[in-house]
Formats: sequence, structure tokens, C-alpha cells
Amino acid sequence: MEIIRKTDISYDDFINNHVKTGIPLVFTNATKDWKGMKEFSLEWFKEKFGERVTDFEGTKFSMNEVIDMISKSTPDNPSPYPITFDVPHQLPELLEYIDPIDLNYAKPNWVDSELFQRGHWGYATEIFFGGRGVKFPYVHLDYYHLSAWVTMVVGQKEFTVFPRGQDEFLYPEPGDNYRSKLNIFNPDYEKYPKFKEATPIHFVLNPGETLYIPFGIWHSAHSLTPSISIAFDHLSSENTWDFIKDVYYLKKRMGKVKALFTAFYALYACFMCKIGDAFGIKRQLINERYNPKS
Ligand SMILES: O=C(O)CCC(=O)C(=O)O
Ligand SMILES: [Fe+2]
Repeated sequence: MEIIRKTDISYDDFINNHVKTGIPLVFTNATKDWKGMKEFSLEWFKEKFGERVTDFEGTKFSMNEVIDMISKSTPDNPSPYPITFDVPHQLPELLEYIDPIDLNYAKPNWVDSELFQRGHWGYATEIFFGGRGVKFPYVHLDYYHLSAWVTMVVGQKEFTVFPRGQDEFLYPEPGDNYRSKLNIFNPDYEKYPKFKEATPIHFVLNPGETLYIPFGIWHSAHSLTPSISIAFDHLSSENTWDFIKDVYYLKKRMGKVKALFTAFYALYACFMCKIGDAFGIKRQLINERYNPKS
């Protein structure tokens, strides 16, 4: 199976053939209005943000250090991954270069609503830095059944996605249903025989291309070169119920009462967003809220 790639696709085609059906898509040119696409390079990020610091598993790294590490990474000696920065909070000046962040397709997106700022839903707009040979540590579903958008801005990553409905071939971890026990790069078919029936789709994402990963799609990635990509999450009516179920399931660790309360809040927030959409109420995008220039 091959990934579907589309150029200049209409919004209706996207909604009807990808959002409603849960079929992943690569947009080849949705970033055509991002002014950064003509400028982005490892050097550009060093020049603009070299001294900004982020945390990776308790250790602080500056952007200069991160870029040096990913430049030296090899498959035998890969750099730490995933090293990320939270764009609106740590690199707000980047927002004007990646505008419109929703690419005019990821809309409506309820995580932009003020109502969701209060929750701890795990959504984010992040920039990922990876070196040659780094791998996302496991095949997974994104928490909260949020859909994901990944745009390559520098270098190349190979992604693997599985069509919907292949959960039983992927052996979810008993304690963490969002993570597969398999090493898809070197699968143990004796232990995991059903994986033979899975139909992974492998493809390379190039600079300027955007991958839409609908909620409920198992996926993973590894970097073929030093790479930089930007990812954000997406919530709308299609994933509302799965989202609310996940809120309850994931918050249960804090106790059932708190989980129920949080799930009700999530339901209320989704309901208000749905009404807002019906009345055409415009939501402020993160670009507008955090961009220091706007
Ligand atoms: O770009 C990648 O390595 C994949 C990231 C991803 O799937 C995630 O953060 O959930
Ligand atoms: Fe993911």
C-alpha cells in the first residue's frame, strides 16, 4: 500500500476523503504560504534561536547544542530523541514563519479554544529535532485520540502508518493501550505472529510536505537526515467521543471522581465548541494569541 499524496486539494476533498474516513494523507504543498519555508535550515535555527534552552529527560540543551548533536548523529550512535521545543511558549517568534499554522485545512480545531487552555489534555504545538538514525521509541497511537499534523521543515523522515482497524496485529501493551510491544524495525514474528497480517505503509516526508495522521492510526517515524519538523494536534467533532473516553481513561490514575469531573468538563468544552462552529464564531489561532508581532 502507498501513502496518498495530494497537491492543491480542496477543503471538501480533505474532510470527506480523509477526516471522515480516517485515511492518512500527505499534502505536498500546504505550506506554500509559510514564509519560513524559503529560509529554514539548520543554520537559520541556530542564528535565530541558538541560545534558547529546552529540557530532554531532565537535561537542559540549547538550540545550538541540539543542532550540533543532530548534525553528528549516526544510526550507530544516534542523538537523543525526541528533543522538542514548545513553539508558542519557547519559540513564539517562529509563529510568523509558519503562518497559517492550520494550513487552512486543520479547521475547525477545538484545541485552539480558550476552553481547552485550562485542561491538561496533552496537546501541543511542538518542533522536533532529530539526527540521522534516530527513531521514535515505539509504534503508538497519540494520546486522547487527537489527530496529528506533522510538517517537515528541514531534512527527511521516514514514517510508518497502519490503516485503521489493525489494533490486534499490533499488540498494544497491556498497561498502556497506546503503545505497541513490537519493534517494527526488527519484528519478532514468533512472539507476535499476527503482525504478519498488518499492512504498514512506509514513506518519506520531505521539506514542505505535511502528513495528516487521523486519530486512531498507529504510527512511528525515524529520521533519515538531520531533521526538523513541526507537529500539532487536532480535535473536532469527528474525534469528540474517543477524546472524552480517553480523558476519562487517562485521568483515572488521579482517581475516579476527578476523572469523571474532567471528562464532564471535556464534554462541556466540546459542546461549546460545536455550538461555536454552528454559529460561525471565529476562534483565535495560536499564531494570533502568542505571536509577539501580532
Ligand atoms: O516525528 C516523529 O518522530 C513522530 C512524532 C509522534 O508521532 C508523536 O510525537 O506523537
Ligand atoms: Fe504520534
